[in-house]
Amino acid sequence: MTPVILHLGLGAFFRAQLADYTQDAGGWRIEPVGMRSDRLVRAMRDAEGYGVILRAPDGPRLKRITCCTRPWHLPTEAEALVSRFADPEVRIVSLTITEKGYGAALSERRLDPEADVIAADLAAANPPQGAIGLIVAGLAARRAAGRGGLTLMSCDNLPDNGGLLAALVGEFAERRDPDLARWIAETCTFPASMVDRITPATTEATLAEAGALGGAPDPLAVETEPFRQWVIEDRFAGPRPAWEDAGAEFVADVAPYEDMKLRMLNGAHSLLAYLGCLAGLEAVRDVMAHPVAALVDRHMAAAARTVSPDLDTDAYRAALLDRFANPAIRHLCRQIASDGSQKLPQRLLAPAGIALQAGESLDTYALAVAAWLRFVAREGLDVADPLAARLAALPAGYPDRLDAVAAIFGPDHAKLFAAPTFRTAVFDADRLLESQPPEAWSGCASN
Ligand code: CS2
Repeated sequence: MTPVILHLGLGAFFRAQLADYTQDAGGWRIEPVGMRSDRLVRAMRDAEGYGVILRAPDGPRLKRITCCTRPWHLPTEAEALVSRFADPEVRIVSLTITEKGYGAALSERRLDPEADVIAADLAAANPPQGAIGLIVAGLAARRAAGRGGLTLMSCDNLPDNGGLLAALVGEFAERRDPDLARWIAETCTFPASMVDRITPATTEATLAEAGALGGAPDPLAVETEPFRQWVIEDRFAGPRPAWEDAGAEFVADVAPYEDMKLRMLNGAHSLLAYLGCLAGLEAVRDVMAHPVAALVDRHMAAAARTVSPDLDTDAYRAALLDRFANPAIRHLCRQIASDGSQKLPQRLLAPAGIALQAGESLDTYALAVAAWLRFVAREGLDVADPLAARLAALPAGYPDRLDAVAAIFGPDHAKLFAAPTFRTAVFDADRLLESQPPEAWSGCASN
């Protein structure tokens, strides 16, 4: 019996990261679940694997992934999927559903009963439509079948993603059935993990190239960088793949790695994505070839000062600058710019709060917030963000705009938004973006 990982989310990042590690570790199968569209689910049913284009600066290489076998489609197969949780073959349920897929009021680490992925599932027991509702229904089925607990592993870019998932699943289960909530707490584990691989959205060009390299059409192909990293909290309820054989690291505490990645990589990514969008630059590599790249480096240095001194942030920063500059990867600023309301807190606001406390300069953090706000204003209701309507309704002028944003991010970041140094820095950054050409922006920050 080959053990199975049920994986929620069929996106490009999953296909390039967890699936790739699992393929290399061997001995396991993945049954991925399409959470909304059935396009990729149908493609996976018809295909024997797919190709990952590894984009090194000196040319592409195609790697085939064949460990994803039976794909599922949540909207049409929810009941069968709930029963699948009860099968003894299934040992791990993992998730890459993006920040907004959790339907959480993130700063409070609680369910947001108004989020569309939560509201319908809280109202009706069946069939579940969102990840948290599905997990709770699935675990109820597993418990009813008399099986042991599962490992539930979040692979999304959220701080303490394991603890967050445990809190959300626990809260949902508690509302359904307190005995179930107790069983979950006693038998299931929720390891945290730091996941990393720069994976642009698949385009027609990706598919055409994968088809040419592999000799056959490949609707599931993804492109990614050669680098990959995965640091996992060693807390599994049952067996797991030997991911360490594929280079994953198992540690007792993932938090320092998560902080480093979210603040230095993702924080710099968000900064450069908004600056890039405002400056009319298309991709990360274009920003890195423009004078604003100096700000990206400066921001990484600032973010590094908020990270555990036990980690080698100098080497990490140098490697990140190379990865971002990779000329073979066309990673669109617009892709990274999406869902800012879900990304800014952990990437930019949390480290800015630490920098404020330490009396360090807030300039590049403020610049990122100002650039995000200008981007949001420009996009209006079309902004790709689950809070689009609230963002489009923000007052246009400062300081009202900042006060309204502070209300969105809640009590965790209230101190930052109230700090005169931060407020002045955001206002100054906004003026700079308004009045100066992009070539002059890097003259602003002093941290
Ligand atoms: C990016 C991430 O789209 C984004 O917001 O910052 O997807 C980033 O590419 C990955 O986290 C890299 O591991």
